[in-house]
Amino acid sequence: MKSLSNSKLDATIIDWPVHMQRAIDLAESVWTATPNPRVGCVLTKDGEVVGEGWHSAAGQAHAEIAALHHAGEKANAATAFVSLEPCAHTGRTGPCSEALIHAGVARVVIATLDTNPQVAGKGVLQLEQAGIEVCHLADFDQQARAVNPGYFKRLEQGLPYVRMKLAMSLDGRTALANGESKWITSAAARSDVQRLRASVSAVITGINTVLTDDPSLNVRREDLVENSEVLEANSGGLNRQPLRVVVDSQLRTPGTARIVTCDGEVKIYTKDAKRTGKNIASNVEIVGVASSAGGVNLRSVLESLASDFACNEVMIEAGSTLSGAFIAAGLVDELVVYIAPKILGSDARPLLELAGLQSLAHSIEFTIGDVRQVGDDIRVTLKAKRDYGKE
Ligand code: AOF
Ligand code: ZN
Repeated sequence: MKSLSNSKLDATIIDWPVHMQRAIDLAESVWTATPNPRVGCVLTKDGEVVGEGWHSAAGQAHAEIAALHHAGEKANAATAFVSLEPCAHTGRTGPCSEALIHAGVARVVIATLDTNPQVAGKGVLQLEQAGIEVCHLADFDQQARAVNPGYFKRLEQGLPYVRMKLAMSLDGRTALANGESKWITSAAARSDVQRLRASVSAVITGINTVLTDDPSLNVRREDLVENSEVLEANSGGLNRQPLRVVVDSQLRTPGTARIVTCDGEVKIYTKDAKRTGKNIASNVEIVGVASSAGGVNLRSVLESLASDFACNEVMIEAGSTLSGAFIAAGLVDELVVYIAPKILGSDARPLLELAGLQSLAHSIEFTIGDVRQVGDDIRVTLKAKRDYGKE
């Protein structure tokens, strides 16, 4: 496989980055592929786009198959731009490498290799063995991996990508001293959270939040922005509910809790491994993991979500104690913080229970990825600094 950088492309293939960017954009528009990666594919012939496709949900056509279908006969002698190495195995669907070969494509350009051991290089090999030229556009590698942070992290580190949603006042408070918290942020911010929920494999919360707020933590279709492109990209799975996960060391989740009674699977993580099994309701499974400091070991929860339930990206929507504990344990990759332009004062409750920091040198640092206004609020997306969690 030839690896090319954008600055080295000759005049005949100068438009390749445009097509690869489109393939990546298509992949990015997908929320619901879990546990599969988000993948986009563009087919071109004589400089013109003849087909586009994306993988919208597990069990449905892979991106290449959708693009081949779209292109029909025009796929013959076309160039395929794929955001991920085509698969070479039969899983829920057949191998894309074979479909590309049968369709007679002349060339396949990929942005990154697939680390799934069933694929990992085999897709490229099969295509090459069939006489198809395969090129890697190296400058897109990082961007293509960033579209699937959880998919790659799960396969490479045995952990999901952990996003934490936080909502606070301008002065970093989440509720009045009496617990009143509905609502700090605006409706627009809350429907933005719906979008995040729709795109993750699991939403994690703690028993205290279940007992005090009784949230459903589900995706409510009517709350999602009815954007036709989003609906089309995710047609295979917008009715999907993320797995709801409760960290509940003493199994106090009531069978009447909304998280249990609304649609979708629930996993309750407890510190007693012997309690593993079905409980409370048919959609609820108890999972016992190691304990630490008297509670559930949070790293074990994440390891189990990755290995037992193939979770790629997870979102923590919890109270200040569990959120603080995840941060203190060095397990968080990304924060999405909604900041409401109001002041609740110093009697109000803090964002995180995270005591014991004695010096600024020990502060937990993030880098800002994105800042934007959502409704009346500000949304800041931050990435954990690389050395976080490695001490
Ligand atoms: C591709 N194109 O659009 C996707 C790929 O069980 P299956 O058939 O859905 O296969 C899932 C695996 O296929 C997944 O783990 C990953 O290795 C690959 N995903 N490959 O060529 C796609 N979604
Ligand atoms: Zn495939």
